[in-house]
Amino acid sequence: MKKILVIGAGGQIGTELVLLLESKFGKDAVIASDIKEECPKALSDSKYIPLNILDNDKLTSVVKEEKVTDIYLLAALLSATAEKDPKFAWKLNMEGLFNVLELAKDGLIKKVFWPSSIAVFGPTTPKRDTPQRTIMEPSTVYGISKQAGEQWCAWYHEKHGVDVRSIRYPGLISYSTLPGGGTTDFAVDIFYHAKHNAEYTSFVDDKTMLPMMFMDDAVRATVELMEAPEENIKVHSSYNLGGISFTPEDLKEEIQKHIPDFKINYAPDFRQDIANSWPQSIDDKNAQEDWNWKHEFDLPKLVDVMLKNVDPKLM
Ligand code: AKB
Repeated sequence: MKKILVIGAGGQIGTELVLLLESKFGKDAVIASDIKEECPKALSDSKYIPLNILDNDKLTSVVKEEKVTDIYLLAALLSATAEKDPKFAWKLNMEGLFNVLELAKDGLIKKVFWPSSIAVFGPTTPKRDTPQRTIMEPSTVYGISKQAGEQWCAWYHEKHGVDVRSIRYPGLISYSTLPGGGTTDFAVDIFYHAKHNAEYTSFVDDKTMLPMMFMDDAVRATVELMEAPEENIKVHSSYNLGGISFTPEDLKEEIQKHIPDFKINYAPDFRQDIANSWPQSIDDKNAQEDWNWKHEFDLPKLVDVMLKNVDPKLM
């Protein structure tokens, strides 16, 4: 019987992923876990176990007691936070992954999902339609940890037959849970400010183009990849995933169609350098060919759904 453990379930991806997995496989098949003792509000109807991914003994006992088959490991420090605490970022992002890959290697679980990011690319990577395989010289702590993690995933697959699957997420946009500590967070924050007082100060400049995706597409991609037949999976490091690409100016113009007096100011900070090192758009041909990936949300649809649903009280 399938039993899924989502680690880091209280975060931006985790909350929506747990709900999608429950609707697909039933509530009894999914356990949400995160470092906090109390269950996140959005998951109050879900089975919840507090768990620190660095506590390997507790992780192992939860996996054994609950007869877990699949783990989605989402606990990580994102790009902006990782630059401020490089050692802890490395520890959390790498040790957590090792703990889970070892469980799979020892046959305690069957399948692992681990998120990578466009941060694996760096300033020397081709910026437009960045291919699956290309120059990868990341310049951020987060990117270095994601790139190393990808190679570990490929190594555990190659040497130990571990079924680990991964996606290089672009910036993710959602309204249920606020993102925390990422460079692409401006593309979420902007909606809360647009609804609150029709004004936003962006920490990246007007011309910063980055690959982005609406959360519904991202969680659907995650489950589609995990449920694809094993023989279809040809990339064992991590799949490129494209969605849409836009600048803060593009976003402003689309928001102004709903809120005509919306204003944006620019005050770039250290996150500008991080954004400048990342691709502007992603070629996801491999994901399309191997497991039929196709995104659904374009910019107008994304802006419409976000403005209808964001609650400025969450800010
Ligand atoms: C971040 O900005 O750090 C993340 C990412 C692109 O992985 N959203």
